[in-house]
Amino acid sequence: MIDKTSPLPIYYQLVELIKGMIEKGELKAGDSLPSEREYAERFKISRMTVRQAITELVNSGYLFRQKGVGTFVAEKKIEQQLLGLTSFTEDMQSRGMVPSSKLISFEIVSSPASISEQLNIQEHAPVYEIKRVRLADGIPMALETTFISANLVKGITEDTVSQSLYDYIEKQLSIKIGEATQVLESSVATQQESQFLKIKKGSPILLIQRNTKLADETPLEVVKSSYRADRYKFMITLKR
Ligand code: 16G
Repeated sequence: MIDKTSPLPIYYQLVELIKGMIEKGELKAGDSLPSEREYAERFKISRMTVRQAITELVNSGYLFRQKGVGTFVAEKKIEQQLLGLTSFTEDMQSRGMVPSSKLISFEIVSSPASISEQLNIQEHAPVYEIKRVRLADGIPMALETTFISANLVKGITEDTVSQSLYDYIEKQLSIKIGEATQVLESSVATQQESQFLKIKKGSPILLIQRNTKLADETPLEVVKSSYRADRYKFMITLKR
């Protein structure tokens, strides 16, 4: 299982071995990992080497440590392809997960300057400001703040945003959504984000801003989202 004559570093072999067990389902989300000492004895390697392997698996999100308790197998991350322009509802449904939303606030406000500029509307024109926690199978995945011109998309209600916004725009209003640009940045959870996402303050998060246009190029939405970095990863296919 660990080949000391192999040119591959021992810690790396242990990383691959544990990863393999997680991928094959021999170690499941929530399972506690044997201690460093047990691994060291089992494979006749040093505890330092075991620690190095475990730290790497913690850093790459396969495992997580709980102070004073132990090391556990993490939930598998949701991998989102950055290919088509999809809604949160569609993304979760295509994975066989149940999407839901927790509405934090829903208001029509006077558009701040930076939002007006991005939506190409007059400063102080009315915009919907919608703050939602997006959940998959009841687990909070992202905190999302959406700005949409109230003169462009009419009739949004609390009910609409508890369901799919894209569905309402396309199916009820027959407005065609075109394309979006998306910017991803890394950050750490603020107090508010940690509270809504049920993670510790300072945990890693992925900040995403999506600017979406309608098919006729009219700016539709500015959406600022904070995704849990322990549950989400994004995949891009690059063609040459
Ligand atoms: C996604 C989009 C968001 C869009 C929402 C609509 C990202 C980063 N954001 O969360 O821009 O408003 O889907 O979802 O992907 P809904 O139709 O389920 O309400």
